[in-house]
Parts: sequence; C-alpha cells; structure tokens
Amino acid sequence: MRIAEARVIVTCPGRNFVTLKIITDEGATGVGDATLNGRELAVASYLREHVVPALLGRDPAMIEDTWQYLYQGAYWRRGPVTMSAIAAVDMALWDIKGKVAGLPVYQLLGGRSRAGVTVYGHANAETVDEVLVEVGRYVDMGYRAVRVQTGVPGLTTTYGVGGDRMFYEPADAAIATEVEWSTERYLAAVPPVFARVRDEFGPHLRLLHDVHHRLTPIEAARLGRSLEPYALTWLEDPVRAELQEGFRLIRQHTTTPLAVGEVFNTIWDCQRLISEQLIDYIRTSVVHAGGLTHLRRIFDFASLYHVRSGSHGATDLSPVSLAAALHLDISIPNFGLQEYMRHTRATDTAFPHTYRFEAGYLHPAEEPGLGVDLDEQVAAQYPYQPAALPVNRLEDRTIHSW
Ligand code: CS2
Ligand code: MG
Repeated sequence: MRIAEARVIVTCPGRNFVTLKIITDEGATGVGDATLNGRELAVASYLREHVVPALLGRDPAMIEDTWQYLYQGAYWRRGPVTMSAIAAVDMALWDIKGKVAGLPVYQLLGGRSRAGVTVYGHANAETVDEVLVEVGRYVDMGYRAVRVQTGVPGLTTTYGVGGDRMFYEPADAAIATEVEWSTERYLAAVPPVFARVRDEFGPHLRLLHDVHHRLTPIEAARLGRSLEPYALTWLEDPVRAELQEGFRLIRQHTTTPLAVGEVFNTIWDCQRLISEQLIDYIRTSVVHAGGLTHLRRIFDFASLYHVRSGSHGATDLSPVSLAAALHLDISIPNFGLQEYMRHTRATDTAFPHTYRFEAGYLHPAEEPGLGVDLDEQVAAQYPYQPAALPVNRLEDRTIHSW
C-alpha cells in the first residue's frame, strides 16, 4: 500500500480548522488535525509546500519512520508550525493503520486501561453569583470536573470569560483585539470565587483554574497558597513556561497541583518540568506536540515521575484532535484529565464522529481508526476567515502575556 494523495483542507465552520486527508492507492483514508489558532495558514502552507510532496509514494504503515523523516529529516526542528504539520500526518497514518487492521486506534496502543475518559468543562461568567449557576449546569450534565473562570472587578475583559457561555472563542477579530490586565486586581479576586464554589458544591467536585501564563513565579506561589483551602485539582499555566526552572520557586511554596503544557511542542519543552517533578499534569496536545507518536513519548516519560496527562482540548483543537486524544487517554497508565470544550453544531456537522459523552466521561470511537472524518462538502461551505488571538496590556499599556 502506498500514499496516493494528501489534501490540506482549510474550513471555518464557526472557527478555522486545518485538516490533512491522506488517501492510499487502495482507497483507505485517514485524517489529521493541523490547526494552530490564529496561524492556520502557516501550517497549511508548510504541509502543502514541504510535506505533501514528500509523502506521495510512501508506505502509510511506516508511522515511526515517517515521523523521524519529517522531524530529523527536515534539519529544522521543533516549533508549533512544524510540529502541528507532523502531528497531522501522524494522526492520519494512525487512522489508516486502524482501518487496515479493523481496530479502533486505542487497541493498537495497548487497549483499554479504564472505563471512560474523565473530562472537565468550562464554567465562566462575569460575577461569582453567575458562575455558581454555570458550575451547577455542568454538574447537572454529569461533569465530575469543572474549570472556573470569572471576570475581575475593574477590568473590562478577562481571559476565559466569553459572551457565549458554552462556546467561548477568543480568536474573534482579523487583527488582534487589545485587552487589559491587572495582576493586583486578579490576585485579590480569585480566592473568594473558589471559597464560594467549594462552599456551594462540597468537597468532591474537582475544580480547576487557568491563569493563562500571566504571573511571575512568586505571584503564582502566593496564588497557589491562597487557593490551598479549596483543594484545586490543578492550577494551570501559572507563569510563562519558557523558563522551566521558574517552577521550582512555585513548588517551594505551595501544594496546589500545577498543570502546564498547552503551548509546548516537544518533550524537550517539558523535560526538566517532568524529571524534576515540578508539575503534576502535562497538558501537551496531540496536534501541537507532534501527533500520537510523540505525545505518547511525552506521557510515557511523565509516567516515570508521577506526572499525569491533562491534554489540552479547547475548541481550536478540531474533533479530529479530540478523537485522537481519547484513544491515548483511554489506554495510557498515567491518564489524569481531558479538557472538553464543546464544539459548535456547525463544527460537529463538518466533522462527523462517534466519540460520545456520558455521565462525565468521554468514550472513544469503537469503529476502526480514529472514528472521525471531515465532510468535505460541508467544509466547502465555510471558507477561511482571518481570526487572531487577543493581545494583552497592563494598565500602563505595557504588553503582557495574554
Ligand atoms: C486555554 C485555551 O483551553 C485552555 O486551557 O488556555 O482556550 C487557549 O487559550 C486556546 O487554545 C488558544 O488557542
Ligand atoms: Mg489553558
């Protein structure tokens, strides 16, 4: 069997997605997600110009060799554009391998290690009273874990709080919207929110919070310590993570568990964080960290150091990514949690899939392959629309991490 064709499809059913479809000379097809929020066309071009021509004629069964060919063989390594492109090829080849074997991909990865994949949803609202209602909605839907984000008094917008409660989407303008930030206001606002949520929902609901890279290590240490009474499952991206050793300082001060990794691309971005046990959950994703082949390598490495998985699953990761993540989640020994932001109906129609949510768990597809496809006729109805993530500034207009 040989790869006969590979198509890059860019579509915007509510938001932009880049999908790679690989077709073999025997008619088997596989899909991979290559979406990089706000930078979609860079990956589409990398795939079209540099990857697709090299794929034609290759044996689709040689997944590891193809991965190494695209990574080592390119000479230029790592980075979100390269790794998202490699990820798309890798996902599509696992999809084909599953279809050829007649098995869902998780069976090829070692089989089931648990009954279902525990997911967390996003409760967000401007005020504490409103967010309590939102948390209640998730609990009523069966969720066992909820991320809680509220507005910060004195700031007009805050990360994670959107107009539409269920389908929050930050990439909303062709040229980045500018938003504002105050660490002082934020640090004062967050602990009372979690005091109310714990009080209302009791000790068993798993609670999470995303700082979105905005604090320094000592500020993060203070926040982590002030949240200890509310026993969070994790505090996410408390600081920018380019400086891995910065986490040592946070660790010295707080027992609040830490989760990091949605912007990482390779095992080298988190090697020290994991081996020095500076984090508790590694949140790298299938699409941005080189596909199932590389993400499994990261999670295996993490399993040696008591670090569990917590794959990123925002709406800018397409249903192809989510489908792929679930096969890994269900099979690895050190699964932690899977993020699950629901896709819009338009997105779900463009990407027919058979994974399903039930009682707080997602269940991977049982059909051969990944169990997801891209309906190209539906995709063609939604042309690409430029959309960038916001840019963040302090009150004095200094640029700050968004
Ligand atoms: C977020 C994301 O899901 C998360 O935890 O941090 O929503 C992130 O902002 C987007 O994926 C950026 O594209
Ligand atoms: Mg996040």
